[in-house]
Amino acid sequence: MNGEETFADTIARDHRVEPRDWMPDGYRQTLIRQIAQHAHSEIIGMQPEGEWITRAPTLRRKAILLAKVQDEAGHGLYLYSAAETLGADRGDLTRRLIEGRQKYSSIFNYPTLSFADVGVIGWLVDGAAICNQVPLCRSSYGPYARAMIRICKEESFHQRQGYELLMTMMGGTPEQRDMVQDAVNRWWWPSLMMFGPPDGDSPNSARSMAWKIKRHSNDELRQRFVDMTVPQAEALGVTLPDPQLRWNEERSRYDFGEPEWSELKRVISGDGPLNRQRIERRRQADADGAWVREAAAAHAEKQRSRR
Ligand code: FAQ
Repeated sequence: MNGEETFADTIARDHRVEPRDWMPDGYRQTLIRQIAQHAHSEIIGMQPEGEWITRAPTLRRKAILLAKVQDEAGHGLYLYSAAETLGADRGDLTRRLIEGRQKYSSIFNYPTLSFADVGVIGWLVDGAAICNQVPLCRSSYGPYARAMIRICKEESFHQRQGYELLMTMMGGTPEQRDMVQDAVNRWWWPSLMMFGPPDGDSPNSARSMAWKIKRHSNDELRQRFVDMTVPQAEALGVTLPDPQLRWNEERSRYDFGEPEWSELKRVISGDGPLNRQRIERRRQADADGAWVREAAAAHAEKQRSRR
């Protein structure tokens, strides 16, 4: 079999494509695009919750939040490493992010207004991330699928810590319960948008699914998320801000309203509530870290010349 036939056979048999295998250029580019965006999301995603580390109400909450935000840095690093196995350069990917030539998840452009937002990010945003990412553990590209296994384990801890935080707040004062409800009202629709545009408006889905990079469509994953989350909201004692949300006996799934797709388009195109601030902080962090990268490169070079 030639490279092309071997690739088709690997996909058909549900085996993994590995870095040294022949692959179509479109497959490589699609993976670099998705993995880089995913990595950028993890790194930018440290900002909304990171803002609360110094203001966490107890030492325990602070330790949990620090660990979570550090995990996100780790996820970004695994993912950049996976992109490097495809020939991408990490510095180049970061430049593309800062120059607005590569995307990151829309969800991280919304502000975290109270400590309840930390809980809601864990519950809804990490919950949505898990729904989207568990199937990616079976993605056809080996290094991406393997990175996802570890990432999903950590995301489960993130989701649980968020839910536990909210449970605690819901058992507190009326003001604390109001804070939780307010955070849920603000994060619900943006969380549904994390799954991407509706299937009819998703240019990459068909090809990514044929290549088994993606295993399910955007709408299917969004539906799974709603079905999973509604009973959790009931157990928590909060309402979800969607008057059309109701159980559909025939489908054995929940019906729900349509997110505001023009808002998703606006946020993706750079005009969300905090896009400029998020990118500016990333640019500053990159500039501040330049001397470390230069020193590490000089050290590696010295070691190499000694050998
Ligand atoms: N935001 O044709 P499709 C996390 C873009 S979780 C921004 O449907 P595709 C954990 C899309 O890239 C978040 N852009 O695209 C965490 C494409 O643009 P392009 C990260 C979006 O790739 C939790 C265009 O729209 N997770 O970080 C969004 O088939 C808490 C057309 O869309 C992942 O990245 C959006 N919401 O499906 C961290 C998961 N939706 O590239 C910290 C892996 C769509 O053609 C705290 N990625 N776009 O210019 C995926 O599963 C897919 O890439 C989708 C999009 C589902 C996001």
